[in-house]
Amino acid sequence: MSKGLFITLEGGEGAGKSTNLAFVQQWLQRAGREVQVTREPGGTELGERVREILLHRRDLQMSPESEMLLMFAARAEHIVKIIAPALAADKVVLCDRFTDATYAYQGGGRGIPPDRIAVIEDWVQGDLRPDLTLLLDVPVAAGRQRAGQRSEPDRFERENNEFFMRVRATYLARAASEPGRVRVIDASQGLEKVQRQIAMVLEEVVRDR
Ligand code: Z5A
Repeated sequence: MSKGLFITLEGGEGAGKSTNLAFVQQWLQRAGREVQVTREPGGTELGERVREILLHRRDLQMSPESEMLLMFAARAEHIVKIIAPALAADKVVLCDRFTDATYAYQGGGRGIPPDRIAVIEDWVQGDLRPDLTLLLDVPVAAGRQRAGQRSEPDRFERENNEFFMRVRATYLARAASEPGRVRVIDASQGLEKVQRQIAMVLEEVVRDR
């Protein structure tokens, strides 16, 4: 399926994914690549509706299992409609969050065992996995302080520090177990230094692919 390149951006709250997405997109375009930017949950009409439920329907009670399956329902649609066609057309798919976030939030955060997530991952994705994941890592307190400027916290932003510490630990454990794919960027530094680290990884991994 994947003639193209699949790059994901991950990180905890306020790590700077949105801020750095445009930088990565511009770098890729300057390198002559056609880029499909997208996000999860979301990316399709169905996915954006599911995102609305997952993030903003704070009145709805939801079990961790339902939350995880909704993430994968949105993902299944996203793969069929957006990701797979773009990769088949030799584009770079640049996705703001993907399945590492499910392991981090529904696994680490909510306590769903990773082997249970892996079963659904295999079923929904087949052998589709990101070629490169940029994990923007920032200590929880610093990230939350950055993100805290926003007015109305979503369903996840209302969780406590312990939840976000488990999320961060899960992300870092995944990076340690897949160091070739998941590249940790020290996102606690100033933006210029963060983007220098990102550019170095892109130069190493993407330039000749
Ligand atoms: N979720 C899940 O649970 N399971 C899944 O499978 C998936 C997702 C796919 C939505 O994600 C939620 O979905 C997410 C996990 C869950 N919930 N949480 N938390 P999202 O990515 O749409 O939302 P987000 O994580 O809340 O993104 P964010 O808080 O917007 O983070 P960000 O994009 O990484 O941060 P930012 O907006 O780029 O930056 C935040 C502020 O910091 C901003 O003012 C910047 O100017 C500033 N900033 C950024 N970088 C720097 C540096 N280097 N120095 C100083 N200031 C900086």
